[in-house]
Parts: sequence; structure tokens; C-alpha cells
Amino acid sequence: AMPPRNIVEEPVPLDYGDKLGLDQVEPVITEATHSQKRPPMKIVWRNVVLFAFLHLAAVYSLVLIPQCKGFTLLWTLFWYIIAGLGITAGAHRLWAHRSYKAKLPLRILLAMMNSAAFQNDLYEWARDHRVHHKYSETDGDPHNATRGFFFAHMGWLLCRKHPDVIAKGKLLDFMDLKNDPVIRIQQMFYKPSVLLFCFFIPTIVPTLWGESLWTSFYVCAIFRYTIGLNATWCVNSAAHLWGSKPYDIRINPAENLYVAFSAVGEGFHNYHHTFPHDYSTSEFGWYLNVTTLFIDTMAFLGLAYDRKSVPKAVVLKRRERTGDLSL
Ligand code: ST9
Ligand code: ZN
Ligand code: ZN
Repeated sequence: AMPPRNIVEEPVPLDYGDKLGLDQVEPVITEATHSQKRPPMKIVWRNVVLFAFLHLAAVYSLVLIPQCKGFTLLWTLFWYIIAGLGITAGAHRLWAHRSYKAKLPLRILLAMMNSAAFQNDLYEWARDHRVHHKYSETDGDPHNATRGFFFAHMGWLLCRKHPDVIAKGKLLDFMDLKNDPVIRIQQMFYKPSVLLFCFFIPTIVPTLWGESLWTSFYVCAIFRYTIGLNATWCVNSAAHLWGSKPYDIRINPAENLYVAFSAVGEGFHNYHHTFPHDYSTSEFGWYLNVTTLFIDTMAFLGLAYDRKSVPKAVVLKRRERTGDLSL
């Protein structure tokens, strides 16, 4: 690894700056960043069993895919993207980072799409994600990638949180999330909305073109959900381990095009951790980034506005200061 350079602080232009202050606290990870000893891990067996059955069922679904009707496969892809956008355009870029603003009808739509992804309610998702950025790759990070691929991928959902996650999380302000009526209503109706949007609607509609309930349940609901989860988790595991670092060599998050493709635009992770308030999470617009295409379409319709993006000159300056210039 290259030695860290002499860092000269550049003034942050106030017109686009990250008002949430999610720049990583300790960009240079050292031994001392981690607690000397970790308390023993408390495994949550209920989650282990549920995720084991979910993945077994997803593997079984593979057998059903070749006998699916064409419309059923299109419907599955459609819900993959709808639920994916509920995470990327909704939980991630709108609520966790406030990287653009959305009118009420779009917020309601995104909250419903988010329930289709069944990845915890918007409040919990956005809260954990802000803590992930601020205390990235320390014990305060809910999915601390220095604990290995499996922990960052799904292990963190199979055990109680490290006490630092809760302690550090208490230092951040989530009032904007608590006060958003759309988030409160999604929390209130979270379970029924997951049943409806993640399982019921994806399963029932293919019977209209003669698909069996059994097949559509496994393929459109179970299989689609499981692939969506793993694509999301790859941002935390693969994109924190493998890829290039054009913007900041001091951090582990990297540019990973496979992850960008499968996670509808969220694999440009070195850029995203360097400029967390950019609504596009990359410099390259719609390239491998269906989420940016979606937000831009919503802006065209007048439903999204105030999209924050980082001026090219600022990106260049930062690249020269902290990036891998061999790229
Ligand atoms: C899932 C989420 O899969 C995936 C998120 C991935 C994020 C990816 C980010 C990457 C970028 C974006 C990419 C998108 C790509 C999308 C592509 C799509 C195609 N701060 O949590 P609890 C406090 S979910 C402050 O229970 P335990 C708080 O008081 C899958 N405080 O901790 C809390 O009480 P309350 C489905 C915090 O007991 C209390 O502690 N869901 C914070 O240790 C207890 O909190 C599941 O499987 C904080 N950060 O349990 C459920 N955290 O909430 C899994 C906690 O009342 N979860 N506190 O205020 C669980 O079962 C449990 O949370 C646990 C930990 C066992 C994991
Ligand atoms: Zn990350
Ligand atoms: Zn983020």
C-alpha cells in the first residue's frame, strides 16, 4: 500500500457541502482505531435459522426458473428494480444522505418501494447507514468490513451489535428522520406493507397470465428478495474489499463495477465515501447507474429537486490530494 500523503485541508465550498457531516471520522485506519478487545459475539439464532431457510428456498427456486413464463421473468426483473430503487433512491440517497429532495408523492412511492425490499424500515436503515459512514471500518460501524467478508456481508445481521455502534450512533442526530411523516407511517405499517409489496403483489399478479402460485411465490418473491439482499450486502462486503481507489487511497471502499451493475448504481463506493452527499454516488451519470436515471426522470417530472453534485474541479482537486493517480 502507498504511504498516506501529507494532507492539506481544502476549504469545503458551502453551497454543496455535506450538511450531515458524514465524512469519516478516522480516514486512516490504524490498530488503535479498534477497541483492544471485543466483547464476546452474541449470535441471534432466530436470524441464523431464518436466513438459512431463505437461502435454501432461493436455491430451490433456481429449479423453477427454466419453466417460468416469459412474463413472469420480466415481472421478477421489474420488482427487483422497483425494490432496489426503494433502497437506493429512497433509503440511501434520499433519507440517509439527503442528497436530493423529493415531493410528497415521490416520498410515498419510495416508501412503498422500500417495503418491497424488506431491509428494515426506513428509519433503522438510514440510521445504521449514517453510522456506517461516520465511523466507517471501526467497531462503531454496524458492518465493519475489517472483520472480514462474511461479517460485512451478512454476519452483522446474525449477532447483536457491538456496543460502540449504539454508543457512536447516539452522537448523531436523526431528528429529520424521526420528524418525517412518511417515515413514521412506514414504521407504523411496516409489517403489513412488507407482506403486501415484498410477497403478496409479486406473487399474485403472474397468475393473471397463467403462472402457478407456487412458481411465482418462489421466483418473484423469495428468489428476487434473496438476490436483492445479496446485491445490497455486496456493497458492504465486496465494494469494501475489492476495486480501485481513484478518489481516496486512505479508505477501503472501492470502485467495483460488478457491484454497481447488480446494485442498480451503488458500486462506485470509493467516490461515495469520499463525497457522500452526491446524489449520483459517481462521476459518470447514468453509466451502470439506473438509480441516477430514475432520480433524473423524477426531477424532469418535477417530483425531485435540489440534486446535490460535486463540481468536477473539486473532484479533480481531491483526486490529486488523496486519490490513486496511477489510474
Ligand atoms: C438488511 C439491511 O438486509 C441491509 C442494509 C445494507 C446497507 C447497505 C449500504 C450500502 C449502500 C447502499 C447500497 C444499496 C444497494 C441496493 C441494491 C438493491 C438491488 N445508532 O438493531 P438493534 C440502539 S435487513 C443509534 O435491535 P441488537 C437503538 O436504541 C434484512 N442507536 O440491535 C435500538 O433500539 P430501537 C431483514 C442504535 O439488539 C437498540 O440499540 N432484517 C443503533 O444488537 C437495539 O437495536 C433483518 O434480518 C444505531 N446505529 O440487534 C433484521 N443501532 O431500534 C435484522 C441500534 O428500538 N436485525 N441502536 O431504537 C436484527 O435482528 C437486529 O437488528 C440485530 C442486532 C440482531 C442485527
Ligand atoms: Zn460503505
Ligand atoms: Zn451511503
